[in-house]
Amino acid sequence: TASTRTKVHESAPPEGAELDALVIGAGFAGLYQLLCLRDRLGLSVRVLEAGDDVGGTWYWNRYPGARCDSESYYYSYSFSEALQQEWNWTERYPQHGEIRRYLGHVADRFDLRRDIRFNTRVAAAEYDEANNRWHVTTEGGERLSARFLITAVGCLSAANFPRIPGLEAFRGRWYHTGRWPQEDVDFTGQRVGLIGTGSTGIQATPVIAEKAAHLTVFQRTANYSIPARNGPMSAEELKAIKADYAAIREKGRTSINGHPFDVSEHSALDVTPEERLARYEAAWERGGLRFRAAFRDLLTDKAANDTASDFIRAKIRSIVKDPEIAERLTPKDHPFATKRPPIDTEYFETFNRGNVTLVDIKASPIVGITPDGIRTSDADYPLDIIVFATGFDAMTGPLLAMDIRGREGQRLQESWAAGPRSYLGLQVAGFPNLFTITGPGSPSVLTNMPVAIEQHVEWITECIRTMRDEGLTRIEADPAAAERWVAHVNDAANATLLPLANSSWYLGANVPGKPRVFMPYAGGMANYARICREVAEKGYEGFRRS
Ligand code: N01
Repeated sequence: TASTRTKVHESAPPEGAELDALVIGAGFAGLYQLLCLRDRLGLSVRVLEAGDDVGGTWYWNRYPGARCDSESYYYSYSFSEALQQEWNWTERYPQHGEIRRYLGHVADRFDLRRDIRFNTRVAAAEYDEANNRWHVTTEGGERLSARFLITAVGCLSAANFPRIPGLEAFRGRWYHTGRWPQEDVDFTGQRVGLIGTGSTGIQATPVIAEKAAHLTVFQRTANYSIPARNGPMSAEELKAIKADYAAIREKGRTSINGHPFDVSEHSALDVTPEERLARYEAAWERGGLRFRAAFRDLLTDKAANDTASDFIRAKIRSIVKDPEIAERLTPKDHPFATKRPPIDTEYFETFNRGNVTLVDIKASPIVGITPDGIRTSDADYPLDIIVFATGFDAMTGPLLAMDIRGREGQRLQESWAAGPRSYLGLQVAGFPNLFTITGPGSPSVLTNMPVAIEQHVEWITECIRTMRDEGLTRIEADPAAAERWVAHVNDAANATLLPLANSSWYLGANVPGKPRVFMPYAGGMANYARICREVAEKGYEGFRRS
């Protein structure tokens, strides 16, 4: 069948036969990849984007309370000094609309829009071995082709909709947070049910509770959360940051997870109980993901982690007035930060409000949705609006949503049936000239994403430049190198406490039937970037080039 398909392409060359590269997605990754290949290498490139504007994650995630939990000044591109000097962030953590404005500014400033085709979702991509080109088919039925295919589809962009019977007959409105409508949803006076207490549910809960007549939160797994301590960015802070950008970026790039701050050199077990408490209190007051850096071993030593987990549990019990509700909100089945830790603005405080109810659906599971609301095993909850904050089919979901076929018609869905297998998270054996930005097997979601994205985009750009200089046209991961990398990714995860959270999306555990494989590379961002650099320096060791 592969040869039949090849013949079809030969007899009818698809549109864009002249393209060097196709990029899928116009978020942080796709925009920068376009800029690098077009403006630095002079290639002809087209970006295909499902939405009607740039923004990626931030195009789709417009739910109430959506803001980034990396701080604005470093959740941004570092490649242009002019850009980072001219853009003014207004808050410590940027709101979704502010990030969209920023990416819109980047698209305009670097004249990127003319090479982006919006409202174009890719359905399939097939490697044509005879011509060494990728043929891409969109959902609208258009066909395009290019030598290189680069996915910039994000890690958290395929919405996870639980299959709860009865939704189609629900008389109210319902939304998934990752597919939020462009216009605001008015919760005023409404009875709202929210399912899910990950980062998203924890951000949305306090904001919805302010407006709704009543909010019912359906919690399956209680979660740790650290106060964000958001606030406006002052002119002085902004000035100091801009003056120090070179050092900030360098620190981000050389850190374990792309955040420009130091991790303590102390073990949580080396200090006295009083000092430990004082450090945790200071980190709690300061707020944000930096809490994890209070001690160096929170993610590697269970006893050390217990001290942080206990500290947060005590905080929850002190904030939530009703001891029974506090108990339900207290996480007990996984260590702190082994699931991606949320940060919040008054999340636990919200359960002290009179118009908020917490339902433990582990104790009494949701059995269905009725025309009037949600039914659990022991009660009916009448609702006007249901919000699914149920997360994503992470990392592999956006890639496997497309029918990607490599050599001899080999399907990515089959190659990854038992979990993702890649070399460096950048390429899949059997799929030449396909690059996966922040793909499974790379640090991606364990880092401040723009750092991981810039590193991948720049590596791919240099790889293609080198091939051009050497007169090569094909690059493909060596299967043995990919197998070694998969083993290394497993080892890196097992050297941490991360696999202990057996309901985490890092492991695919949130999607029924998904293979349980720890997907991101936990060996650290700086270490990973060094490995990628060395691979390139050794003539792209582990890749076959021709
Ligand atoms: O998704 P999640 P998210 N029935 O998977 C529950 C990033 N992010 O959208 O834990 C009932 O974390 C599920 O329960 P359980 C960040 O990396 C960043 O919140 O599986 N409940 C869980 O409580 C984050 O980690 C930012 O038992 C069901 C929740 O839904 C990632 O995105 C903001 C269910 C899903 O939590 C994903 O976060 C937001 C079912 N069938 C997100 N299925 C910032 O930058 C799932 N759940 C701030």
